[in-house]
Amino acid sequence: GAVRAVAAVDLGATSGRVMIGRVGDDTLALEEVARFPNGPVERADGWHWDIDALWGHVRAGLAEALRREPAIESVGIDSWAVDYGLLRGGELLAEPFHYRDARTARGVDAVHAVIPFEELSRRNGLQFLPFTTLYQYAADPRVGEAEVSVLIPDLIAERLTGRAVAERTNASTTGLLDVRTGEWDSALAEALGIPASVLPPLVDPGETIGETPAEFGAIPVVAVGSHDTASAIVAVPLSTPNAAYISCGTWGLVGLELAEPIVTDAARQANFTNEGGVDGRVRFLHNVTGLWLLSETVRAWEEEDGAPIDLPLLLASAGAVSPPARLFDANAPELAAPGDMPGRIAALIGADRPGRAGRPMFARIIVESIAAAFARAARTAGGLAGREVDVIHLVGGGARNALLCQATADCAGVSVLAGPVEATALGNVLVQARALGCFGTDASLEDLRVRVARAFPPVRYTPRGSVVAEPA
Ligand code: LRH
Repeated sequence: GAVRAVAAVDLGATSGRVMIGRVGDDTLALEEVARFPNGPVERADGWHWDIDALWGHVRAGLAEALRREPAIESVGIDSWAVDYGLLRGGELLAEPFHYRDARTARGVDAVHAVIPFEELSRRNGLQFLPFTTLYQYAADPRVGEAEVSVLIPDLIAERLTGRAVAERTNASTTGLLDVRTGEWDSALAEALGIPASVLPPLVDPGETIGETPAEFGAIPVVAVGSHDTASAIVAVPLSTPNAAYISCGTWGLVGLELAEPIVTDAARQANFTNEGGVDGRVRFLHNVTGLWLLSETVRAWEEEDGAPIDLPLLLASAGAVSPPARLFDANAPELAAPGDMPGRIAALIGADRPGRAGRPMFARIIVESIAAAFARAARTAGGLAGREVDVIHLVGGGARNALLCQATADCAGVSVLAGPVEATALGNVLVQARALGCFGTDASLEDLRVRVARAFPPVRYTPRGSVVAEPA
């Protein structure tokens, strides 16, 4: 059949992009049309997203995509999870908060005073993350003023189509979906003082949300796994029944794809989550702080120097130093907020802030600490699900980081298959292409993954059996 084209908008917490995806019998390809930085912006009342800037980049990117490829048939949008915009009369009531804003701590206390975490997790199946949307709502007095609350990708879709919906994979990260039924738990929302009326109708990946305005081609906006991690998992070329995955960008989402959720005391105590995947699959995973540690460190150094840092060069020199004696816990809560990352990490390992000469070693410690946390989480996932993890697929920007991939293989004692780097955009494209009928609408995720493996063969990192220090 002919090669068909769609547009994917993929907004990550540190960068966003607009891609043209081309799909045919023997074709699966991405063309990057726009790439722009993203990150927390500090305002008088805390950390936010610059939603106007993002919206501007999305509009410009879509216009450019359609200019380059007028045959684009649909658009799909994904982004990081949990964050939302409150709408009233079609207007945003406020600039969306960033999930790293400290106000969520108040929300946690308020929610747990009404419903203890243990009961919450039985209802929504989620791990504890202080920024899960329901905690954010509990700390946001404006929720009561809203007509509707939409998560970030749904907000972009609403701007494009005028229709407010809640795509189900991302809705699962709000903490307000019933893990058994996949429907809104309105009773839970109301018990927490969140009007159920602000929760929009749920849609599934593959459904059409609406149509873009004429200036953007008057084409369908198709729901994809709008949670970036859900789209990324679609494009993991899982190679064995016991394969684990790591979707590694700002975060490292480490886990397994399951048919049914695991809602047990053991899973709760290990802080594992059951997020909703495409086609009703379960994303059984744990959030590990990922490349955020490195990007915030590099940002601090760039500020120090008043000049940009060459990341590939830094990582190459980090690979050349001898292995570090001490690691730190990548998930330490004090590393979550934006700020002086080198200072905080130095404090954790009992060292001074590194001078310029110490930067390669410092970067090495960060990468190895992330790898150690990845390996531990993969092992725990297998243990909880009763599977012997025999290979780890690492997708996302982290797949470019050879040092990280090798260290993860070494720590885990199993091979790491790295790539694709743009798994999220690919998952977004594939779900749209399936909805268009490119593979027959009953194509399974396995069918889609065969195409990914063929077009983007992963790079294998074999464990070296070296001994790696555990965090203090
Ligand atoms: C990764 C991600 C992750 C969420 C976090 C808020 O981008 O979507 O899955 O936990 O951001």
